[in-house]
Amino acid sequence: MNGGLHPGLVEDRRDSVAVLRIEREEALGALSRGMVEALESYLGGLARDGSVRALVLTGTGKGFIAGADIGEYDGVTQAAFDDYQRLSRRTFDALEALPQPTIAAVNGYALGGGFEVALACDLIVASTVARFGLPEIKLGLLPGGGGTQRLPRAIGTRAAKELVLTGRFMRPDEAERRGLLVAVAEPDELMPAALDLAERLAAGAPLAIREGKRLIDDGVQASLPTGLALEQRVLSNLYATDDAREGIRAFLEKREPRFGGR
Ligand code: CO8
Repeated sequence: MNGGLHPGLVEDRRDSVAVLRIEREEALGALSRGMVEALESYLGGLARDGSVRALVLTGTGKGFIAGADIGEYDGVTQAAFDDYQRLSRRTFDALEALPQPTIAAVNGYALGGGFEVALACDLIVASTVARFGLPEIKLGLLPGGGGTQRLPRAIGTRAAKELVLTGRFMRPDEAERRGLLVAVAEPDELMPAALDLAERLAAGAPLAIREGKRLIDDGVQASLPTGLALEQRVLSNLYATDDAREGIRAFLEKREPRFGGR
């Protein structure tokens, strides 16, 4: 698959790394309902595609994703609004649950649903000009794509409340200090940094990476004893895989491992 998936969504494959770019510069990457539907269906296909081992999500120009398209909220029925929220919940959950590791390369405004997309990714790298925020409160609303739930789990309840209740934008140095980012890069260094990270992840053991992200996501929702038991079970299952045999053998033979994802 290569090229335009839907107006505003463009995919580019670089070996085993997929780069999905939001291209709606005139609206700072705001997501129309059609774009969210296309994203949901794209993620469904990617989850079944063993040839893709990492996903980078990025935007264009000044916008990563400036949230949901606010124009589409105006005057819709309650049922249509609720249906839209369910769609965004499903889509962001699917992004979080993707077997492959995901990186948000935040080039500009990551607001509302855009910040929520980044929060549903495993890792975030940001440009020095990026801005993060959940400004829904300024519309008399609240985040509906996981912002009030994923943000406090990531940065703590009080810091999240301040951001959600004021709608203030956060600069990348603050986001980094709060532990949200793996790196901050100059604008023209953002994609090289994100691709370098993606390539390193793509070269890793796919089963261990898939299980590792799931283990951490499931473990933080569970009690410590439950999480620790889960960890032992997952590790035991991984030990039985060809990848683990290959990894151990490659180390002993002093060569690079070749992981087949089995
Ligand atoms: N929706 C629709 N259009 C938008 C959006 C948006 N979210 N954000 C920006 N645009 C448009 C502007 O209307 C403008 O269009 P035009 O040129 O036709 O007037 C164009 O993008 C450029 O924007 P500005 O002229 O405003 O650019 P500035 O540099 O002056 O300001 C800001 C940039 C500060 C980012 C400003 O555009 C802004 O505040 N945007 C709104 C951000 C926002 O409130 N986002 C949250 C939306 S609600 C949401 O995301 C709910 C999530 C629930 C989950 C749903 C998942 C799909």
